[in-house]
Amino acid sequence: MHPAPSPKAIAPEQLKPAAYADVALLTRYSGNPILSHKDWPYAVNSVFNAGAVRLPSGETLLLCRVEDRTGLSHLCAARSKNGIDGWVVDAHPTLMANPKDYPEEIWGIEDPRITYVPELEKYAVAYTSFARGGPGVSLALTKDFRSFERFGVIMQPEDKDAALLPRRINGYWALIHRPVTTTGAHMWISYSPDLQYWGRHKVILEARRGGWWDANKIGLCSPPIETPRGWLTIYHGVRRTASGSIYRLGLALFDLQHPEICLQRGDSWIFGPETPYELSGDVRDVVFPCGQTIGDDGDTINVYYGAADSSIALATGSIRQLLTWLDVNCSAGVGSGL
Ligand code: BMA
Repeated sequence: MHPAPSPKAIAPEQLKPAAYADVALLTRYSGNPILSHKDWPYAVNSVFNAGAVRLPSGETLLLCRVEDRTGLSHLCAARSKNGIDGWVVDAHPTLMANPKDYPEEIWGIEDPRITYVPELEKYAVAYTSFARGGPGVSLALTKDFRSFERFGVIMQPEDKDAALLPRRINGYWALIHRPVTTTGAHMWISYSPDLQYWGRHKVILEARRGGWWDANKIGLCSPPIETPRGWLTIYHGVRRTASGSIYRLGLALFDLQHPEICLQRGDSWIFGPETPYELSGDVRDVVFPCGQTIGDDGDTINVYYGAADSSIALATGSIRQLLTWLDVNCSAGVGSGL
C-alpha cells in the first residue's frame, strides 16, 4: 500500500456548490516539498515539474525537470519505494538535450509527461523541446529510463503540455497538447498511425475568457486517467493579474472512445498556490503537475507537482471524489464562460 495520507471521506453534499465549497480534494503531504535542488547529487538551480510512473517493482519513478546553473533544463530520474521519501536520484542527467542531432533542443528540454503503453511495452515520454522558434513537443520511448528512442519534435512551436493516451483510439494514437494560435492557448488532440505523423487536429478544451480563473491560457497537467466514465483530466489555468500569473488546477472529463468530446468541466479550480513553497520561488504562485500515480486500491491519486518552479511537492486525493465533485460542480455546462 502507498503510505501517503489516505483521502478522507467527503459526503456529496459537502462537494457543492462549486464556487463556495471549501473542500480539500487534494491533500498536501505534510513533509512537502518532497524534492528540491538540495537533494541533487550535482549542482543545480531547481527541480520541478516531474513526470511520474509506478514501475513494475512497485517503486515510484519521477522524471524531474532539472534546471542547471546555465538556466537550461534537462531531465533526471529519482526513484523511491514509497513515492514519498528515500529518493535515489540518478548520479548524472538521465536525458540531456542533444542539440547536435535535435536542434529543437538547443535551449533544453522540460516538463515531461509519462504514459505507459502496453501495446509497445514501453513508456512514452512527451516533453517540451525549447529553441529559437519557441517551445515544441518532442517524444521519446523508453523501457527502463536509462536509454531512450527519440522521435524528435512531433508538434512544431509554439506547442507544449503534451501527453500520449495509453492506447490507440479507433486504431490511432492520440496526443493531447497545447499549441498557441491566433485564437489563444487551448487544449487540442491529434491522431497518428505511427507516433511520427500527426493529423486530425481538434480543439478539445478552450481557455475561458474574461474573469474566469482559467481565462486565456490552459494546458494539460498529468496524462488523463482512464475511468469507466471517461478520461479524467487535470488541467492548469493561468490567471493573469496585475502582479503576475497564478497557475491553478481544474478538472475535465472526456469521452473514452471520442476523447475530443468534453463531457464535463468543473466551474472552479480545485487546487491553487497556498503554501510558502508554492507562493514563492523562482516563479511565484505556481502549482504545476506533470504526473501522478494511482495507489493499489485503484482510487488513491498521488499528484506530483512543481511548486513555484523550484521544488516538487505531493498532494493526494480520491478519483471517486474527483468524479463526484465534477457531477455537482459543472452547473454552468461544458462550454460555459467562453
Ligand atoms: C509554463 C511552463 C512551466 C512553468 C510555468 C510557470 O508556461 O513553462 O514549465 O512551470 O510556465 O512558470
